[in-house]
Amino acid sequence: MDVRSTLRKLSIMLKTYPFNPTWCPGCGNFAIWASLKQGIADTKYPKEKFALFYDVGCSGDMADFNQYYGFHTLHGRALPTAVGAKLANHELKVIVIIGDGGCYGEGGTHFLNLMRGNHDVTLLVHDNHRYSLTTGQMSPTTEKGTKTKSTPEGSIEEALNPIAIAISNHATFIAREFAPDIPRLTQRITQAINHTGFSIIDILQPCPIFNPKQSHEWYRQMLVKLEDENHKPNSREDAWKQSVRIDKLPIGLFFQETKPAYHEQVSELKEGPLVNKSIETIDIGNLIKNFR
Ligand SMILES: Cc1ncc(C[n+]2csc(CCOP(=O)(O)OP(=O)(O)O)c2C)c(N)n1
Ligand code: SF4
Repeated sequence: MDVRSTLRKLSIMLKTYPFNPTWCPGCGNFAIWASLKQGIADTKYPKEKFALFYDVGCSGDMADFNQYYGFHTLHGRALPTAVGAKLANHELKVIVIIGDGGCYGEGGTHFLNLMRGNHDVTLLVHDNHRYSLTTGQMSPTTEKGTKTKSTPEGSIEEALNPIAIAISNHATFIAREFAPDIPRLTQRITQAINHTGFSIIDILQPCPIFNPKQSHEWYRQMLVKLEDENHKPNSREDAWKQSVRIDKLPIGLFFQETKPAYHEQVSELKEGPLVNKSIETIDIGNLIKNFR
């Protein structure tokens, strides 16, 4: 048993579980955590209706501090695990907590395919533009030319634009928000959970330790609210124009449309969730014979 599991076991025995957050002072994860809890409460659904899937990262460490049903998955694999749970019990509200590295790097193909399927999962991407848990290597959203531990001469690749990708790849709810604006992020999280189908909020998350340049002050100078730009979230074309801006960083709801979610189109799920079905009469013997 490793140190972490021993500590967890001890804290359960001493009734001090869940742990208090271990994030650094000034980390944007505190604000996302607060917004998530309030955003879930504001949906008015009972707590047990939620299942949270955590990726590996500073973001995913939230698994230790939360009191919802949850699954701390492998790095980059929170997305398919969440989809599996949703298809097994489509009455659950499924949320993924993931970093930009896990979502757009290791989990990149899952990210693309969840959107295509309009899987009814809410992605909260803690986008700090670094692989922070492993001490600040460049991630897919790191600005070109940035010096990090893994790019001492400056990163060579262009930064990936997750909002533009989502707009062009059939996502049905696409938003970007700034972590420290808790009231605004809370409302957006409630709205995303209530959306039927795939929803993503790319959350700009300050990481003062490994990304001091993109500080609170830097963001405050760069951000504009989409609603102040007269943006209406019903046109992919308009959303695209906002997503590729370089003069400013727009936050808000870029695009939303109503479309059937994946689970709503699977005939086997029409009679109710798979988890409610009896498996007594199911015999997979013949299927297994084919693999012998
Ligand atoms: C497949 C795999 N690759 C790499 C790692 C090592 N690893 C663990 S956490 C992490 C960084 C996570 O960065 P990110 O997803 O951006 O989350 P953050 O820590 O910034 O919240 C890495 C590279 C791993 N555990 N598994
Ligand atoms: S390293 Fe960065 S992301 Fe991780 S806890 Fe510290 S401030 Fe937050």
